[in-house]
Amino acid sequence: MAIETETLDTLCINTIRTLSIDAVQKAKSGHPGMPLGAAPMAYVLWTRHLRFNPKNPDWPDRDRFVLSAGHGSMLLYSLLYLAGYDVTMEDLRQFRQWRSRTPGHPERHCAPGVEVSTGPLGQGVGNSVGMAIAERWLAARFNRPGHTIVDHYTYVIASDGDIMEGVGAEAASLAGHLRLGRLIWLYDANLVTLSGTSSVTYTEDVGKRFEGYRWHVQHVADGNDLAALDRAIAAARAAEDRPSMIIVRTHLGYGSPNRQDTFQAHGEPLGEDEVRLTKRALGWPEDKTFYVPDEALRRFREAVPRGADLEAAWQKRLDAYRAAFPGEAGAFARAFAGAMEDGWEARLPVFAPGDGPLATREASGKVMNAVAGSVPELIGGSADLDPSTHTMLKGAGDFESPSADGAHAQGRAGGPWGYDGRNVHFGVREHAMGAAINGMAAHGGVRPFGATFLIFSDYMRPSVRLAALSELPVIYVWTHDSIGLGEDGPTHQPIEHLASLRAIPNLLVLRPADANETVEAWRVALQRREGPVALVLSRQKLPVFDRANLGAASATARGGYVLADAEGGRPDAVLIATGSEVALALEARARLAGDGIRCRVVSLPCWELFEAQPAAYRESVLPPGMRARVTVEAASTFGWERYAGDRGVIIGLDRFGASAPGALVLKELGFTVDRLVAAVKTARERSRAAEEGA
Ligand SMILES: Cc1ncc(C[n+]2csc(CCOP(=O)(O)OP(=O)(O)O)c2C)c(N)n1
Ligand SMILES: [Mg+2]
Repeated sequence: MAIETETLDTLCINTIRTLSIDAVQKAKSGHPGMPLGAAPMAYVLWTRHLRFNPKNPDWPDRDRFVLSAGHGSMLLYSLLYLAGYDVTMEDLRQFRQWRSRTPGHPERHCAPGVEVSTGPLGQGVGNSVGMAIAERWLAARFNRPGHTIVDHYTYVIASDGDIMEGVGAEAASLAGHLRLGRLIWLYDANLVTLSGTSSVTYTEDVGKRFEGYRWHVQHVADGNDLAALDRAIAAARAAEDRPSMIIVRTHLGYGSPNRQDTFQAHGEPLGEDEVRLTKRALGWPEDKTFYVPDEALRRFREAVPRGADLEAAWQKRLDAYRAAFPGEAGAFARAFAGAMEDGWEARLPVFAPGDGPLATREASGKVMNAVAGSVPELIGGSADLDPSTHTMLKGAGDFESPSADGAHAQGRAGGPWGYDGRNVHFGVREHAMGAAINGMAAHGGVRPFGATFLIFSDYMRPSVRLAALSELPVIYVWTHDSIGLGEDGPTHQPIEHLASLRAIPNLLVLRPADANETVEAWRVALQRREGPVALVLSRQKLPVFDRANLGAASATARGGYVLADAEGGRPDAVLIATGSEVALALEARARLAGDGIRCRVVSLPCWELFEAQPAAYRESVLPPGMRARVTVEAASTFGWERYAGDRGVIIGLDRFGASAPGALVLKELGFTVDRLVAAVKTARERSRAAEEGA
């Protein structure tokens, strides 16, 4: 039989290939072509370079591996099983089935060893840049002469689609600028995509493009040439001053006599007959499915003792480090555990009415700078908007290559210039920023944030969604949150953004009403581990509420609370508002009191947190019987029915904004006390009429 003439390497590679096509065939769904073509590079990487411990997938100093071409998930699952992770043959047989650990595309934590969720092309390569940033930063923060405890690489397998996507280009540009030498992309250049050959869409010189990004670029002409792959990866590792791109010419569906190099091999099972023909061509027993030759498994499972040794050697280094630097070792362990330093909350500021008026973006900047010292793992930055988003951590350094010249740079944060800087200047690259901070969070040891205008959350949306899906604790600081930003006009004024962000499961969207709610919003954000938090902040100044006579801002954590109750009896109406419109609601309440109408004002900074409260609490804030309701938010009305009810009035904006001074735009588009007062009267009449009719 042909097997006997194969080398062990080929046997192993064909084990990956046939496991992958068998699983796709069994599921009658999936992507066989990619694993067939990319198996050799994956094999060389996983058996000769990648440092990991299959028995401890959380080992902090492991190399990170990202399968950016997530549709090739069976490649990853095959590797995880073969290398000895807690992934079983049964898991492979359950590929793409209900509740299996081997879903269609890799989902972070679906199985040990899956670092990030991939599938939306370009996101994985973007994540990898964040992982490489986190590695360099942690190395700079924790390593000491003679004591290296952070020392690993980030490897990626990327497909044509990953390299075509814009987010990949932004991420590559950023990585090149930052000279992230421990980042290595293996590009599975089969020049076929989902619907055709690349000749119909994509004919640029990718190598030249990446050279332009200042990457180290290599070509491997034959994706089955193991020696060449090995040499290229070794050379990439040696190139410490630049990220590395290895362009590997492969063949989609390699070995399939009738499907190789066709786009049909991308995303359709080969079919029973073609699976047999492919096995025959690969010299594989045709009748066996999910067949793993013993000698192949033995070779792969060498990863288990190797991984144990690698981690043990690291553990020794960590022990020596702990003996020499107990404080740092404690901080390292704490950062990877995702725990906060004791007493960090004591640094949170409290604002007084006399501090105002203050835009919530300014308050946010003050909070960030106040806690930066006691939340040392908080790192991040904006997409070229620091002066506007107020997200610079002053004096905390600029995350830049230490060999880059910072002498004449403008826009520095002050403090160190190098990989120990905490301010990551993402440049005008929102897409890459979103993907990179996901990678930073997935890497562990850091608490990343990313900032831009709320309008440009659209440019981050795919990664926001993935952060929520993957339960990554990233923090978004999105400022200029409404038409109140004024003169920049409708291209910059968010309308539908709040509604659309609230529609993303597991994303907390907080729109604080004043400086103290902003403090509390940050407290929520820093404490949350289960997913992302968006802080939505005003450009314009807002009063700091006098809490002596109002509900405490600490109730922000409950999502909504009674800020001001009706005086002298049961409320005649409820005004529900978020962010900058809360102050307007308070004014309307005062005016209505003069007309003998008693109003409650509910501040509702976070729908998701409010909905998570016990019914008794929610009903205490918004009693079901209290049906004369007015909601107000300078944004799309979409979704507000749930709080307004069928007798309420919704004040919002279902048109685009306008370019003019912010206060005028707000007034012209109906955010006035007069309108609120009138709306309360309307809601009361409706409510009364309905009661009489009942
Ligand atoms: C952002 C995004 N757009 C579209 C798709 C749908 N899609 C999945 S794979 C693919 C392209 C496949 O070509 P390539 O990246 O070269 O992968 P290969 O077929 O070579 O494995 C497309 C368009 C996707 N997953 N993500
Ligand atoms: Mg391709």
